[in-house]
Amino acid sequence: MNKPIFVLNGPNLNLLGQREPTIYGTTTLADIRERCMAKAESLGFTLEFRQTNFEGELVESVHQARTDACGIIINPAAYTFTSIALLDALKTFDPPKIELHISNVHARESIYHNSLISRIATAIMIGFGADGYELAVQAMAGMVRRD
Ligand code: CA2
Repeated sequence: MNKPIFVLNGPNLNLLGQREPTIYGTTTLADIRERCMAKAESLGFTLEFRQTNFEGELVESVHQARTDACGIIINPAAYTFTSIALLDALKTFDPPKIELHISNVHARESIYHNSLISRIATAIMIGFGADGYELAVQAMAGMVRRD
């Protein structure tokens, strides 16, 4: 039995579906969580889904993943572009890690172009909207099986 896939979400993503629908869509994070759980189950995996507005809590989840997860899917939100602490934590996690963004960050303002996390991500899922989460779970299952 595989360890769970950790799906980690950073600041403000708790507001999904409530603000800025033209950029982030109308799906809520609770909906995304349900879809991820169902997709993981259909693939024979379990999944731990978390959101926090605090950088240190994201770092702590990555540390926990070192012993408790088979892979990490992470939407670090604004910490993508600022957090060397998160980058350093993710560097210590050897199994597959997918960086995910709902929007196509490269089509947006330049402050969203320079991801620190992409340097160490195994793969990147960008611009598929909320569907990107299920696609990432599917991709993660494949990577873990091949590992
Ligand atoms: O597209 C993504 O998934 C992002 O990671 C979202 C981040 C943004 O800083 C990244 O550049 C791209 C922002 C998340 C803010 O979430 C909101 C959700 C609803 C309403 C307002 C903000």
